[in-house]
Amino acid sequence: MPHQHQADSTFANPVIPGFYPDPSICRVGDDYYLACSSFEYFPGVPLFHSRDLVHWTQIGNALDRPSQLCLPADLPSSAGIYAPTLRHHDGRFWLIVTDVREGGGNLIVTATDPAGPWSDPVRAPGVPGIDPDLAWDEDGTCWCTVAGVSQVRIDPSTGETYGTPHRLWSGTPGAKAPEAPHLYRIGGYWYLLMAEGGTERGHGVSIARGRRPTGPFEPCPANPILTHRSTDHPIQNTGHADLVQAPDDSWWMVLLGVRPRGGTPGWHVLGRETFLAPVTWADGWPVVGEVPLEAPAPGWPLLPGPVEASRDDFDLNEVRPSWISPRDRPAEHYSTKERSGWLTLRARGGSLDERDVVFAGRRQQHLSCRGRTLVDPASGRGGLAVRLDERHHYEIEASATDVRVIARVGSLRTVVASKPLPTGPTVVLGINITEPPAAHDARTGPDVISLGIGEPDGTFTELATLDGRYLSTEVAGGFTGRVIGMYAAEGTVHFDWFGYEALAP
Ligand code: 6LW
Repeated sequence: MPHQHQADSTFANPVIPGFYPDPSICRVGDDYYLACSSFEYFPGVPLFHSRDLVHWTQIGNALDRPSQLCLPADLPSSAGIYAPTLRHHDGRFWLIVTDVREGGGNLIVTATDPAGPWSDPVRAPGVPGIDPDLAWDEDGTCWCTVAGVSQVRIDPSTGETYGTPHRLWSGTPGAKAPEAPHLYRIGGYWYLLMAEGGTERGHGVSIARGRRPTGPFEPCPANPILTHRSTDHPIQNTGHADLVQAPDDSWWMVLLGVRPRGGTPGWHVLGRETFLAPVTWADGWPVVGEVPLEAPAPGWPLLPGPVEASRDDFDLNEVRPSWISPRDRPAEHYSTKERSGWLTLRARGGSLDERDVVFAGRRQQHLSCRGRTLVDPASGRGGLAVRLDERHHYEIEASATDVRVIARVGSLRTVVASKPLPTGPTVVLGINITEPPAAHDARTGPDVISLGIGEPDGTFTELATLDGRYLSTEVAGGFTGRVIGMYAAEGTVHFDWFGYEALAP
């Protein structure tokens, strides 16, 4: 177990599993804070705290009320909130992020406590691109650097920009998508870190340095300083990184990566996750160490069975910060007060095929896991789903009369199985996700997803087992990962509890 401040080589990656991409990190004293992208989900920009860079706890979301984030019902999946930068300057936390949609643009929020409240946003229409970074010069001048890579002077308290944006270093010639820039003053240099090669298998991290924050920048001769492209490393698409120095002066990088599984070409289903790697310095350049495997940490039980369990009984008025919903979460449709101790979902559109579906879920964070919920469908129709987006989801749905398994893959939608509602007004719906045993068939999928009914004696009656590849980013496209949760497709549906258990690999 790493001791405080210093992650040693035995830590388990990803340090934040599940769809938590584009990590940005800062340290204040002994505390580290980290922010991620959230795309079409509300609340936006999950925020985490850690004291050792390895164990992270979600402390809130930077955009957690409609006055800060009001995503329209027709927002496409994988649009919305992209790539924040989190910094601490002058006694405050500053977070700048892009809202990718028509009329969106960059916005800045501040807080004295990163757990919130965060301010209402200030818009920065003069910022010339996505993936904005904020860096302050010695004299207090603030520079905003964006994908491309270009830069403009900004007053982050008003969002006003000054002068014409100027081009900085654009990465390795021929590499696509120079993006995710972060600018740091380290020693006598300004370092410009960025991602290039695209966020798919070609992703990587490169760096340049100069004497001034505005350049000129000289590229590191060892670029890319991190990439897993064309390797057989189990963590792929490594890129979009940020640097942090620990109190003991050691340096660390947080980055996104994916864990493709199955045969060729490999499918990743949890989205882009947050990983940690050690950094050393040589000749004034950072050298990124091995991104350790997700090898079980000491103490991780290797026997099958739950390794991490969480259960929500909906007994509090507030839901945990890790619960997310597509686009918005209005109180008329999501309530823990209507029926005490239950989550009540009131349908507004229709099924999970609709962009305004009423759905509350949490990220699938483990390759093998299971979800359960106890539902009362007497006055509606709804259930438990694994969702990648509106066009890619599997669900088990209960009504007053029956239980059905539905699969939506691209433009195909099928009722895979159905049976009469078992006796009783309530039913436990379940989803089991497991990695298939190692096979020599190159076409084996990443995992299998079983949907069924939890019986009163604790056993599970499977209604259908489906190939997980169709709920992967390689099939669906986009930037997000799977979310498991409850939804209402018709009327009012009550959920007494929701449980999630990670299973040992
Ligand atoms: C983000 C870009 C990227 O804006 O993916 O991996 C985009 N990098 O930097 C969406 O997260």
